[in-house]
This record gives sequence, structure tokens and C-alpha cells, in this order.
Amino acid sequence: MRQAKVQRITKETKITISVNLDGVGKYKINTGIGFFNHMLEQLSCHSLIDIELEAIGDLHIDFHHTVEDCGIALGEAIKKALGDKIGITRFGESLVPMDETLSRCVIDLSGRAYPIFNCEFKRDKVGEMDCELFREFFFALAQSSACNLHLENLYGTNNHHIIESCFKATARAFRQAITIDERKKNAINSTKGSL
Ligand SMILES: [Mn+2]
Repeated sequence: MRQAKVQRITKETKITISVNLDGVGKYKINTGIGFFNHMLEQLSCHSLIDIELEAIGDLHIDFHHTVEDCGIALGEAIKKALGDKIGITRFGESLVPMDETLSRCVIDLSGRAYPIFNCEFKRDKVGEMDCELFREFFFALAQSSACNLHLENLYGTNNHHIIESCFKATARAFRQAITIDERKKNAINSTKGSL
């Protein structure tokens, strides 16, 4: 079963996360940050990864630690659930529109972390969240899941649309990359022999 549970406890955050890569996009998410919950729910719904996440962070300081650490914990859980990566498609790509906005995500579950985040926001905040935190989240996710994650907003004006299309594009790219390739289900999709 491609499932994993990760607990991550520091003086800044306490996070428990469970993922099922072969899920149906069922989620139960509580980070204490409304907009961030909404985005992680999109990630689960459109990747079909079931996610249960409970984060208790030092929100009285700001949202930085909680957002970054959720990215780390989610990436660790995905990596753990992927295990030896036998049979995975490995690459994933997605273009997702949201009204006037278009975003693209391309993933390689290569075992090497390389985040690219090309998004510019029109305002500093969306909901209660500082937009600069999304970069921290996606960097943490790419680092801890050890993937190339190239995420780009191609155009758009509304901040909510820009970031939501980024999360949906990431979800769709992950969905493709983690899917077992039936034509190669007993092999590692690499000439090197490991991912
Ligand atoms: Mn929305």
C-alpha cells in the first residue's frame, strides 16, 4: 500500500500527516489558516492523494513556520509513501486555467530537489496569508519530496485565481507522476536504475 504517516514536532509547529497515494482525493485538513486549508484541499482533490493533516503552529507569531513545515511534512509523507518508486510514471505536467489565469506545473520525481517558482502577485495578501509564503511552501515541498517542481503562473490578475491555479496544476502534475505505468509497473523508470 502506498501510504505513509509523518509526525513532525518542533518548538514552532506540531504536524501529523497521513497520505494515501492511491486514494480518491478525500481530505481532512486543519492548519488553522483558512485560505491555506482551501489550497491543501485542492491539492488532495485534484491529485487524488488522500490527505489527513493536523497542524498546530505558532500562528501568533505569523504563518511562516506553519506553512513551510506543512510543505516539509507533506513532501516527506509523499516520499515515504512512494517507497522505491517501482512502476511510477515519474514525470507529470499540467496546465490549469482559472478564469483569466493560467498556471503550469511540471514535475520529475527524480530524487533530486529542484524547485522553480515563477509567480508574481498583484497584492501582498490573499485571505489572511502573505503571498510570499507560497514560495516557501512549494520550495519545502520540492525539497522534502526530492523532486524537480517547476511551477509558473503564465498570466492572470486575481491573486486567489493565481495561487489556486498553481495548487491545482501541482496536484494534476503529481497525480500523473505518481501513477503506476501499467507498461512498466515492475521496473524503475530510469536508465540509472534508481530514482
Ligand atoms: Mn477558491
